[in-house]
Amino acid sequence: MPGHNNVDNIFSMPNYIRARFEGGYYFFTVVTYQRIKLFGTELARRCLREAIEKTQSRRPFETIAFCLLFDHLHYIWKLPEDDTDYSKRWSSIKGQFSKEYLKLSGQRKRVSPSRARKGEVCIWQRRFWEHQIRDENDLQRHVDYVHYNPVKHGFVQHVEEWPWSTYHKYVKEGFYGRVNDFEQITNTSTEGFGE
Ligand code: NI
Repeated sequence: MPGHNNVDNIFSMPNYIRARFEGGYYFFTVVTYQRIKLFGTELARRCLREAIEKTQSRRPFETIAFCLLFDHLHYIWKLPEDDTDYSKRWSSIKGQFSKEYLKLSGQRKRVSPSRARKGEVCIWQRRFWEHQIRDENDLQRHVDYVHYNPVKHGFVQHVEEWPWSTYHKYVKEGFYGRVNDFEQITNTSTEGFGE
């Protein structure tokens, strides 16, 4: 599928499978401003990838699971014990993305009056859903939620058809072996996940 390798390559192999649960795991849901379907284009996906990489190089975090939808994303991070400031990381990712994307797409900035005062552009919703993962079961539940999300939102019928997710890495590592692995979460509501 187009874009598959590009997006897939940037994320490190999820070592959650081998790792003992030891805290510092966070789940995020981040949505675009007015639910604009930004990530339908390769350009937007590339800008996001670069914004994530730039941010990671300055303030490291480990990608545990990721799924990019057209108007939002779900992301599980493992943060270093001595620096769990995810807000700074998100504002860096959002800021880098907005700057680059507006420049390269040639789009004019959309700025609402309240945002203009703060020097913000209308690309992202200001708030995001954040949840600190409690234990290994909670982590498992969130990882599955992230990977199942394109089916949940009705974009594809089967999880493996969605290219922009770490699901494929998990399959390679033998984490998902059976088609019905997702049966248990088919009816999970979005309550508690933000989107
Ligand atoms: Ni979602």
